[in-house]
Amino acid sequence: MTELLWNEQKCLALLDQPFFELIQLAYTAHKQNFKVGDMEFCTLASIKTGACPEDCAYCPQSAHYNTGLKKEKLMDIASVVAAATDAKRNGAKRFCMAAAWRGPSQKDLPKVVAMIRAVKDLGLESCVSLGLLEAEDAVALKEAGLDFYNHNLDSSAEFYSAIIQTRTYEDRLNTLNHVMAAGINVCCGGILGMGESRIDRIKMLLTLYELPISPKSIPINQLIPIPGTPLAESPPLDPFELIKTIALTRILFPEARIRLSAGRENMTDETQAWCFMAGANSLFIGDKLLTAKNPKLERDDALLQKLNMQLPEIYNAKP
Ligand code: SAM
Ligand code: DTB
Ligand code: SF4
Repeated sequence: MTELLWNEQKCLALLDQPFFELIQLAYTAHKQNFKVGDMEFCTLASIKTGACPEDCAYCPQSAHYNTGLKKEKLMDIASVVAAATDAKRNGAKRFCMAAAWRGPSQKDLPKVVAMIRAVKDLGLESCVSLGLLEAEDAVALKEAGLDFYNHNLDSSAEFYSAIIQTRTYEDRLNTLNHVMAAGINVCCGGILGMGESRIDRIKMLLTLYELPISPKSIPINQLIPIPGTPLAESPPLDPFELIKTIALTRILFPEARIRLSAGRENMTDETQAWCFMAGANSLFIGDKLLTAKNPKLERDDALLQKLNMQLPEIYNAKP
């Protein structure tokens, strides 16, 4: 077996070197693969909200915790088309539909298939995040024209059981294998700031690195502490640890889109700018993530303008 380029020691050594050396390495890798200032814009929709049977300790949608969230049944197709049309008008190139399920039922799958077709008809890229997936369901989604399946590893295999008991890391990896086998692009990343160690973060990235097909899309979420969940009182992550983890992700995955995902509402503009320098080149735009707040378009617009970066098309079109 050929030896993989990256291992735990090498990743630790990267993170332990002077901050600016790490950033320079990441920025060089970034510039070799992407145009400077090129930012990807995606928009999220929660197509089924709350009452999830899983017990993910970070999640406002788990039925195991009382977070005061308003539950909503599966969205109808007209509402999906309206939300996707809005997203497109605001400059998003991909529409990501997530459901608070352990996995889709055979009753709901055809409805999601119809949503994917409708989103594709609008000329948008499609992504769904539906939880655990059987092999044949992945094939059905691929046939509908699905571009990406989002399924996060969220942390290392070792830390996983500290945050989720209702499923295993192996379950997650099986779904990723079904997605890859069906020929759908993988969107897979994790959450930082749940009390995991730096080694856990490295191990998560190395698990991603060892997948047979390198993920094209890697969301890095910062925990949004939600009252009522077991992680409500998690101490905030040091912003430099976030920036360094993004840099490491860029070095390990030079060609992937790295999305600075949940948690931007609690980040300063300066932290976000450092994340972009370290290699983040994708964002969720729109006031809402699934249930939590995301920066308003005006704030993102102002930040990207200050950085002379590529704005969503809507702003480019403004006189
Ligand atoms: N139920 C599906 C699943 O778990 O794969 C899809 C939806 S789930 C909400 C998608 C992702 O949202 C999770 O894997 C996690 O990374 C992220 N997430 C959920 N709650 C979060 C929070 N409070 N802060 C940051 N990220 C969160
Ligand atoms: C991902 O990695 N982040 C998104 C998307 N994939 C589905 C979800 C973020 C959820 C943040 C908490 C909320 O809005 O409920
Ligand atoms: Fe359910 Fe997904 Fe939330 Fe876990 S992260 S509780 S599976 S919606």
